[in-house]
Amino acid sequence: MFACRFPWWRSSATCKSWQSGHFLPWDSCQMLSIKGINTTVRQEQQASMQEKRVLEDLEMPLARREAETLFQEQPETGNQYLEDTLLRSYLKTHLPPKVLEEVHQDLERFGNRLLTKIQPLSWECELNPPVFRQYDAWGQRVDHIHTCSAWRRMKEISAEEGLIAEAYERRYSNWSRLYQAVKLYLFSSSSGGFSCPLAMTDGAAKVIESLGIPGSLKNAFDCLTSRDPEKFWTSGQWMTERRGGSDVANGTETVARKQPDGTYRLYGFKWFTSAADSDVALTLARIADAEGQCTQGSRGLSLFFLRVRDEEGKLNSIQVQRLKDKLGTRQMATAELWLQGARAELISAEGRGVAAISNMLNVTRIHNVIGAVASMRRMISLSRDYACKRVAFGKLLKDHPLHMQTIARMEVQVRGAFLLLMEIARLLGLAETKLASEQEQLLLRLLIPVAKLYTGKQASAVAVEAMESFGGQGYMEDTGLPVILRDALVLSIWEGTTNILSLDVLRSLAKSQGQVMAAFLSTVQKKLELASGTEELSPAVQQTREAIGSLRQFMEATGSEQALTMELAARDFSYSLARIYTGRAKTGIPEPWNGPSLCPSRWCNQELCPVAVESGRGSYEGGAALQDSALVFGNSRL
Ligand code: UCC
Repeated sequence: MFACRFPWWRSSATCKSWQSGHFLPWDSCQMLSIKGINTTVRQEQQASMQEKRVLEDLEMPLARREAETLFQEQPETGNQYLEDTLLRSYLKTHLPPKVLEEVHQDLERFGNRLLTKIQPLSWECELNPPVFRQYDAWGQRVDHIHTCSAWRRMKEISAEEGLIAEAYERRYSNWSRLYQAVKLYLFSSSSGGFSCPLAMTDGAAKVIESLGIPGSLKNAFDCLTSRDPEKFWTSGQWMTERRGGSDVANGTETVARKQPDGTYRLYGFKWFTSAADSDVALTLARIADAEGQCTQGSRGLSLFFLRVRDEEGKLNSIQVQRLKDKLGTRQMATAELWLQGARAELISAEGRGVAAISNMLNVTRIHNVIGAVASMRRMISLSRDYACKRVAFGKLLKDHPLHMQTIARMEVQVRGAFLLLMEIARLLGLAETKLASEQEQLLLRLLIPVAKLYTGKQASAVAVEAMESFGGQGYMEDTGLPVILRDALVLSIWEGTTNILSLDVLRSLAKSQGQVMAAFLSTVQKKLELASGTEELSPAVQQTREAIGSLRQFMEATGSEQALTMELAARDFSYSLARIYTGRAKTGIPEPWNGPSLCPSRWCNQELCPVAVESGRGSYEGGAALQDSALVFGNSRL
């Protein structure tokens, strides 16, 4: 007789079958003793039925039989537009009523389409990553990147939904950008990675539009912004070469040779080309002079447009070396490409490549913010749903205060990031319709890198934290949760790492001679004045004001110091801007959700101005950099 340790076995007595070693119910053992003894017909029938049961029991032992019905209901999301109270509240507060009415209907419909049709495709993209075939069976070089049907369907859906078109048609004037950003935000976590080619497509369209849509690029612009799936093109952004992705000025080796017809042929090696199945690409190269010499550095770089394939689908003198083996974004083909005389069109002034492509960078960086906020929102939505289904220690997770505190802290992060995103989309919309004041344009220039660097980091942190809220299930591949984490981790790497973006914040300060900061401070001050009339918000308003004071002091103190100080402070400085601006946004939050003060005061519980704190500790003083190096390398042999 077997004495059982596990609670669910205690309820029915068990014994160990001598035949199989499986644990059987006690009545099965009695039946075994019946076998071979004289019995009535009825007893025989009973015995035979019991024997059948034993055989079944042998196939499915008790432990499994009893546990079979024990399963955990999986976390789910509903219509992500309808469930997002902050998003709806924001739109209600900001959009003109007529625009809101139309947009609301479309977003509700889109939310349903995402839930029922697009989300399953997204999972298919994850399960069927692109496959690269270099040669055909007969030894011919084909360089074929095979993508799954779900990925190709995503492209059609993107066109049908006007995910790029919306921003360029400007049906709703300055609100079109914001509306597009909202659709992309809803799409992002269900896009199976298709957000990436969309980001670059939007960036390419933006560059072409900013050039005044020259005749030679008219067709390309129409295709990039088309709603017709048959016509819609996506674009790549080939900036990264073997020598580096951050230091583009020194890392770009690709050479452009002018042809008699005025076009160019590009020769070089692009080391990291995302969405390599795209139709077109923007890329940088150095124009060779008659002697074959090129200007080095940033001033030697020019911007080119090229078709990846010709009308017959043949590659444009490009060879695919291999696909990248990435931690995440595996749904998307990222490739190493040899340009072996790819025909291209020069689209910037000679030597102005970086300045010209920065229009694209700024758009893709905004898409990065969209991806970060969307990924945080998805993780929290799933955590919240799971908290209403999962029982532990005798009650639902939602009834455990500590669990809810953890989710609430993440919620505060995502709300702040969302408001920052909306602010940038709103400002971009104003700039694109020539309605932005000079101050708003300056603010936009500053907030793009600030938001990109800050939300990229938030997304990784929130994804890791949210995973824990599912316990071990969060770590299981087939729940889909690890995909969200893996994909979030790239958000602080591509499109400029956190440090590169921090330096871009300094670049915007230097280029505008400090005007971006003046715009920042006056905008924050104005909002705080408005919020100071609300009693419940006064602690948050006060803390934000103090943080601004500290920031001002830091800037005054470092104003006359060397560039090294600012460089060392760049990351903390950028974080301070992100937190202060978000604090401002939270004090202007639309109602109703959770009362006016809860979210802002939780936000202000963190250090709003880390740059002042670190400065006080002498972290940026002369010698600090040397100390850091000593700290890092002190014990190692170099
Ligand atoms: O391609 C990639 C992956 C694609 C996937 C995209 C998907 C994302 C969305 C996902 C959604 C889920 S990754 C590769 C991305 N690469 C980068 O981001 C490059 C990172 N490095 C930088 O950003 C560097 O700071 C550089 C390349 C910009 C530095 O170049 P330079 O030449 O050394 O910089 P300079 O000399 O300071 O700037 C040259 C000119 C200046 O203008 P002028 O000459 O008029 O003074 C700058 O003001 O460019 C201007 N400029 C800018 N203008 C530079 N950056 C900007 C900017 N951000 N905005 C406006």
